[in-house]
Amino acid sequence: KDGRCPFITFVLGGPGSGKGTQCTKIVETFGFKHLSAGDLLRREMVSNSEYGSMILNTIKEGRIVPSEVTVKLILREMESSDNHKFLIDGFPRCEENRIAFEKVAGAEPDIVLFFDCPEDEMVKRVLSRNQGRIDDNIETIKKRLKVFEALNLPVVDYYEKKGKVHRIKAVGTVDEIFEQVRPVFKACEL
Ligand code: UP5
Ligand code: MG
Repeated sequence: KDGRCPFITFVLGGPGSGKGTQCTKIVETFGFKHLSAGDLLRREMVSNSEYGSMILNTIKEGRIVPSEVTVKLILREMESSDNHKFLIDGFPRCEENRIAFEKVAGAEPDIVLFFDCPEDEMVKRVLSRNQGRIDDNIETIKKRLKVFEALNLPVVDYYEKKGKVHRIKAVGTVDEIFEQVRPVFKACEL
């Protein structure tokens, strides 16, 4: 811990919109700590956790793991980090997640990055990823897209009204997209 006030960025966008890819570039360029909620849940799933089978079944169905589990994993990582700048990738996925985080962490995000990507492009990317994720099949992807639209977009709207959302057109090459991301962090260099 460096004792400084945390700077929290929520990184949102549909499945395959490029959240993880762009977070890697933000880490390299601006020195953030990257916390992917999906990665934390997948790690918990294979770690003999009491929640293992619940997480597996939830991810396979493209549904949302209960907030108490995800929030605990995220806060544990934040508290054990010596960084104060965080990218929280793929969370909050619904209003219930958002409210639980804000209550338990006692903080709101400083900014929200939203990767806005057409559905057909997201489907194409996820299907060609080939990393053995149990949710990267067309049946689960359709469910993930539905859950994203119904439950995650309201979170984006909520922060939009608070003036916190930076909307990125997430089409083009990884580098082209990063050129839209860069000024967001340049403007608030910490
Ligand atoms: N790629 C990236 N950028 C590209 C570009 N510009 N052009 C061409 N290709 C590009 O990218 C996806 C693929 O596209 C990669 O192969 C990449 O090389 C390529 P990636 O950066 O991985 O996109 P990302 O948005 O991170 O996609 P991901 O599939 O990880 O998003 P999801 O939001 O679906 O997945 P996540 O891991 O966050 O969550 C998975 C599941 O966990 C959820 O469905 C849910 O069941 C559960 N979950 C919770 O319950 N709660 C949480 O809080 C979080 C997750
Ligand atoms: Mg990801």
